Amino acid sequence: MPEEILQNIKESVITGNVSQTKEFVDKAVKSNIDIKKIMDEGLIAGMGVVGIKFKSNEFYVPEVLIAARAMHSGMEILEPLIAKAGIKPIAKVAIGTVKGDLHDIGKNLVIMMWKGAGFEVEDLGIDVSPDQFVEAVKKGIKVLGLCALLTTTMMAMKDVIDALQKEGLKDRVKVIIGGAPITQSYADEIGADGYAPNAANAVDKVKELLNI
Ligand code: B1M
Repeated sequence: MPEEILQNIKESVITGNVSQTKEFVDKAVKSNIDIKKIMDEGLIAGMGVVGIKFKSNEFYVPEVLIAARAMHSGMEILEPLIAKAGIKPIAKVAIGTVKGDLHDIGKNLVIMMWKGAGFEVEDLGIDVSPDQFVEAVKKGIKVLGLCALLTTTMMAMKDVIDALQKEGLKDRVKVIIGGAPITQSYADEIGADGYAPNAANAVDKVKELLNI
């Protein structure tokens, strides 16, 4: 019963149950369910529900982190099979916390939600210089995520956009910014393509900017 197994995977992600997620994903693979279906209708569908619950304040950060851990445990089983099957991610994106800023909890949450939505995400880490962001864009990513948690470091987001402009790369990539002190008006002011107030909205924003 493939539908039942996929539903079980989805539920186990929503409840953040690692052992059940592994068990059901394993069962799905052994039942020859298409890998993409296991991802789309099981793991990604589960994280989609988590995103909706997070947006409506039914879930908070801990529940999202626990669900993401379950999703990752399922992805670990699928990753070697995905490589073999040649399944492509929706798009490649990269994200980092800007220069001078060491906060990474929000960034990691965005990464989990993006991965949960089927994107391939390069984590550039914390204290990332404009040059490092520029290098990531040169590698061909479609979306660049910038995080800042300090009013003193949010200014560094503009440095990244300026550096992209200087290198002639600004039109090749969509820049999304976020973090506690960030607002839509700040995004408009520095010429970012988008702003998201939380990790779940960051998924919507990327899809909107890429017309997915
Ligand atoms: Co820091 N810190 N901290 N801190 N810290 C804040 C941010 C602060 C508000 C605390 C306060 O004073 N009330 C304050 C900033 C004040 C300001 O600038 N206005 C502050 C300060 C001052 C500092 C230090 C300067 C303290 C010191 O040393 N004197 C120092 C700076 C270090 C540095 O970065 N250079 C510092 C250090 C630290 C710790 C290392 C101790 C630790 C970080 C640990 C870590 O990240 N691994 C820490 C923490 C934990 C916090 C608080 C308590 C929590 C931040 C957090 O993780 N929140 C924070 C106070 C607070 O926010 N209540 C504080 C949870 C996280 C899920 O939320 O990151 O906002 P957030 O992410 C949200 C959204 O913003 C959004 O999605 C997430 C939710 O879905 N989002 C995006 C985030 N990134 C996004 C990107 C997107 C889209 C959405 O697209 C790309």
